[in-house]
Amino acid sequence: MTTRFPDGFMWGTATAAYQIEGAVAEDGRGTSIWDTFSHTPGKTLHGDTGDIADDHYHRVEQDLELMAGLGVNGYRFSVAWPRIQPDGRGAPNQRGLDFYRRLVDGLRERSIAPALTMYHWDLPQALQDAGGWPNRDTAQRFAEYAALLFDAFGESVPLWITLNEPWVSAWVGYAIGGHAPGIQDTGQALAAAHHLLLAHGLAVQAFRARGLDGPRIGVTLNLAPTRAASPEVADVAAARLRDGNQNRWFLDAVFRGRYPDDMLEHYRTRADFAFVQDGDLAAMAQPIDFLGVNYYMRHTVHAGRGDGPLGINTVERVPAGIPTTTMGWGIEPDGLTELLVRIARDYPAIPMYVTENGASFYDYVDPEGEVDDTERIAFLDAHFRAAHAAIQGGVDLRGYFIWSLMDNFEWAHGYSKRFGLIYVDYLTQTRILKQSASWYAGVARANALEP
Ligand code: IFM
Repeated sequence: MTTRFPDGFMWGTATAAYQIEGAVAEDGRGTSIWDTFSHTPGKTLHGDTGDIADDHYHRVEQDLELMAGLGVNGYRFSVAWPRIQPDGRGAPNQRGLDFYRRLVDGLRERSIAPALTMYHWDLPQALQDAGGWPNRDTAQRFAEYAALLFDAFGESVPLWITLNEPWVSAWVGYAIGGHAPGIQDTGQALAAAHHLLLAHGLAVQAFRARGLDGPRIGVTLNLAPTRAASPEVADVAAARLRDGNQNRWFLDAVFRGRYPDDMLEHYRTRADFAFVQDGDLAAMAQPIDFLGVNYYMRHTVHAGRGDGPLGINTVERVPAGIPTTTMGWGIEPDGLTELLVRIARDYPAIPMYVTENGASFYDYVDPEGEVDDTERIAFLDAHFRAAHAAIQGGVDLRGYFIWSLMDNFEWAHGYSKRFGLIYVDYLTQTRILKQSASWYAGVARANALEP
């Protein structure tokens, strides 16, 4: 039987500014923490940077045409904060706004709904110099930046996303140090997470204050269903801790206006919570219109030894027999059903979008000039079916954005991981549609999967 999705389901692709745009010194763009980090020796594979990336800034028309050819009806992109406010504060840079105006109008002309993420990790360096996310003022700066975007693009963007994956911004940026700004400090990471959530809440308030009619606002979290590797008490406790760290910390704040008690107890011995002020948690829990879910893998958790960052001394291993992507992430489509159903069960009813899902594989151009990525087709097909099962189970899922439209700068992995539906030859900037792109076009057009 054909697997049909609800009418009006949004089929899209996703990207982020620093991963595709390049043109880092053009039209008044300021420096971001990722410019600084990627130019610091040893921080990214091969010293790769986003200086050129996919040169999307100069090729936006071509990329819009490619999207139109895919027949998608949604596109999730992010705005580079330093293009709008080079130093993270003050009047907007008109040339930066103009670029995103061209993009938004170009999407709408092609009947592709823009889904705009306001923060996908490229904090203006000037704000990091003033303390970055651990500094409370950054939340206020973000609210002002968000207001500039609402005023510039308000009604022309139907889906607004405040933050992408605050877990990554806070923990990987400030506790583990593998992402910009590369800090390893538990206290700073907790403060960063708190101020990111506060920034989200303040931006939602600014959005509501404008009384926009039609556009909706939400946040994107990277969530992972989490299991103990065994029934051993230590593994079960480790899994609960990891779930609290990545899932409940953010979901409880956004939907319940509180942090989970067990996690507060755990973190309190590692940081003082002086950064939490009266009213913060209520501000974070502003009602939102949808939740964006980024799903890549399930966590199968073993208790670890010693004390990792934030005291999360857990070890995640892909269970034997589960295939992996070139990121080493286990391919477990049923984890997506489990995750969506769990959110719907444990939190207030809310429309959801899968704002990212996809996989990196060893793609290459064959002698015929084609990229035959059958693994990606199988991956996506299985995950779409898992999403469909969640819908059948009562989850209000409205759309699905593939990570990614095209191969791009995969952060500390540089250009070594290819997630795209479109292959990018970084020497010539040639784009080649992979087999998965044609297959996805068929799915989007039919709003259904063949048996
Ligand atoms: O490339 C990233 C993206 O920026 C955020 N979500 C996960 C993707 C794959 O790692």
